[in-house]
Amino acid sequence: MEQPTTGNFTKTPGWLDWYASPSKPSFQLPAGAVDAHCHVFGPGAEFPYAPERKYTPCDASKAQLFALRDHLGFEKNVIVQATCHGADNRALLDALIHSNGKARGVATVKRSITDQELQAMHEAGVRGVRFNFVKRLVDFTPKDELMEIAARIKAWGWHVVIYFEAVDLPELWDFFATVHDDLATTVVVDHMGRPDVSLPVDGPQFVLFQRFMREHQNVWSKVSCPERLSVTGPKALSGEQNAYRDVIPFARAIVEEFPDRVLWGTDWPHPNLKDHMPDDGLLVDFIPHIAPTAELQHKLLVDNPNRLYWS
Ligand code: 0GY
Repeated sequence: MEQPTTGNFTKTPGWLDWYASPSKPSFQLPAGAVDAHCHVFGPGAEFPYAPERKYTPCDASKAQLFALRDHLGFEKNVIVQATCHGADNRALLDALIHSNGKARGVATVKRSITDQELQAMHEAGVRGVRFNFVKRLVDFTPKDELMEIAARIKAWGWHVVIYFEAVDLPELWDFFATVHDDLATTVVVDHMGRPDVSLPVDGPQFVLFQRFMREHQNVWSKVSCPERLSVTGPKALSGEQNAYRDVIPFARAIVEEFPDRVLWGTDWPHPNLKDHMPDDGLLVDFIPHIAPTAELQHKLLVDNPNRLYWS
């Protein structure tokens, strides 16, 4: 694969480049597998980063993403708008349009978006909008504007993707429940609502997230980002001990209880990682630890993403 570049922007200090030579996974992905959470960044020279961004990434182009898809053995991608591009979805739309139907998208939009623009996004392959509540990534998430957007996008059959940290779920619960219940909208949670995996899997924090999924039948979860959530980290210490082993019980509990409402993605090019950059091939090898049977793997990687994004 091509080496990462920084384009004509200056990367955030400490930012790690994505892994340029990922290994071939040992785990053979089922035919039709979808990488349901990944990003394109720029290239900044063509698609400038948003002035309000909290970080400047290293460029990660559509061609580089599609090369990774083929290398790992995925058939398709779901490309998610990241905060470094704000509500300027041009890089995302360009990637969707050039994907030969092999990518769908999740955009970030403002209240000022017109119906014509939404229609054009739909035709390009957008199927959802993302609302980001992670405080280090956005200054302000206006709930009234989000409700208005969530109501409008239903006309296109889109869903809502939310990104938040576990400590914030109690205060956000009512708002998310309103979007889900009152608007009857499917809600997809990024990275299991970012649990603190040093806490017990059956402790109050993660139990609250499980209750949220149990009580809201159209809430889905991405069981992604072990590299972001893990405290034990990437090193396989010995014998039975796996890389990111502390994340396994959390992700596996969600996959086993909600097998029809889970998605998996690489999160390439892994924004905001400063400790280590994962080898995407090894991330794919993590999948059988959280979805241990062929049936669970097929739902997670093929049936669920295709139902949500391609039907
Ligand atoms: C992710 C994670 C992160 C960043 C973003 O939109 C973003 O900037 O999503 C993060 O920093 O945790 O989902 O890719």
